[in-house]
Amino acid sequence: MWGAGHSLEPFWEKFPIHYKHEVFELLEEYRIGNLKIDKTKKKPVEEKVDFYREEPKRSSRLKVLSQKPFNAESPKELSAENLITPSELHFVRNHMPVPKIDPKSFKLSIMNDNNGKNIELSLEDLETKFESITIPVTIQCSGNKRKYMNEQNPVQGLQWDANAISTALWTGVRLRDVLIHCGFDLNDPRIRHVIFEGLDKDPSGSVYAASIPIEKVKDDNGEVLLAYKMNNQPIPLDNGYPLRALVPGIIGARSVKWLGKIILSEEESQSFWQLNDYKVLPPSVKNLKEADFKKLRAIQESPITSAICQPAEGNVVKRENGKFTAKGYAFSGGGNDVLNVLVSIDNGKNWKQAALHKFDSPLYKSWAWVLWECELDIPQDQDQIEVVCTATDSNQNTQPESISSIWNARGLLNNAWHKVKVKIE
Ligand code: MTE
Ligand code: MO
Repeated sequence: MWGAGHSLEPFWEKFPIHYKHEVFELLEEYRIGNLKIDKTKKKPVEEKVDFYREEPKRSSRLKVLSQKPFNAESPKELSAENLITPSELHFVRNHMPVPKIDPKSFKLSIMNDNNGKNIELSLEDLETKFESITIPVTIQCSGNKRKYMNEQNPVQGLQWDANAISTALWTGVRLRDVLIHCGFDLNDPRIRHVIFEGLDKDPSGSVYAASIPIEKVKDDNGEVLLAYKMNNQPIPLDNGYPLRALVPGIIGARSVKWLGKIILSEEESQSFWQLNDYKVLPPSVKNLKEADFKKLRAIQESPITSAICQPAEGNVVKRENGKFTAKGYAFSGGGNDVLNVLVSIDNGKNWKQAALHKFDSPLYKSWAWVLWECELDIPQDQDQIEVVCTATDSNQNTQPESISSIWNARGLLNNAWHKVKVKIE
């Protein structure tokens, strides 16, 4: 990277405030190529500090999209088989290095921005003073299946396939209980948003942050948790150890990991991720430079979606078997249940209903995906078929057939029919 014919690194050393995610995204647009390092010439200057030098160990089965920051999908075959994703195979979406947090000295601070009221709680306070619950919750990145949107028309962001989604048994205490117990007045009309700040920082010191409306926290069915266990173990380092916000039914971006601070505020979080990132632009905005993020609402609940995990793209099914089984998941945000998954091998002319496998959950509290399975006849006169799936949720919402009406320049919330091409031999 060069500034006016020179390297940009010295600028960053002087002005670390600009060494951040938003700036890289901005600069990405101006990239005209990568410099080739000529090994016969003098050695390139080594990177001074590796901000990522203390990252946790990770399973080699994760499908890695980027190392620094670490971003990886769950193995595809697995999502078709396990209602609960094993912890080490949960997908990971990090924006910055994983922070090191000492659980003994750790304190969560909670503040009311309107009157300055501020309290601190230790992990022990959280684990002993409140009723804890354990519930299955699916976390899905709003960029899940971005790759397919990009194929239609280039979009910006990590090229996720269909497995930036995982489900775990999460244990924690209800944020509402904690706030009430600590004397915060949730009916104060000036409290409109709950801001979560992580302890992960970029080199300039700014932290990951996001917010949700207070209504979600007050809702009897909301179940916003301060979570300290995942699959009955301490949360893995990558997924937010020792404490994370867990906001069921809402895009992953709001479930802030390594939670350090909660702010009750009249304003939503002023973070880049809240104001200028996780928002759905209209299809007419082809370029982020034209985007007027101020006019758009930050995404909260995610729409009904589904995916085929088995067979995978390019897999072979044997003609002589006559039949094959397709498997996958379906998920809807907002606590909606999945009612129905349909599968087709003639692009939706004929549909077969899939069998569903799901958690037993109360109405309005379906926070987890369902897995589906469907046996299909192999057409004897084709060398290839395309398997298509679509789902309906308990609000009777269904998925759009094509990407075109939901295409957006950040490639978010792609819930169009998922399609996988399979060879017949
Ligand atoms: N919280 C912090 N502190 N830092 C982050 O980078 N990424 C968010 C969210 N919470 C993020 C965060 C995003 S975009 C997603 S999709 C989820 O975490 C992913 O959660 P996971 O890594 O446990 O799967
Ligand atoms: Mo995300």
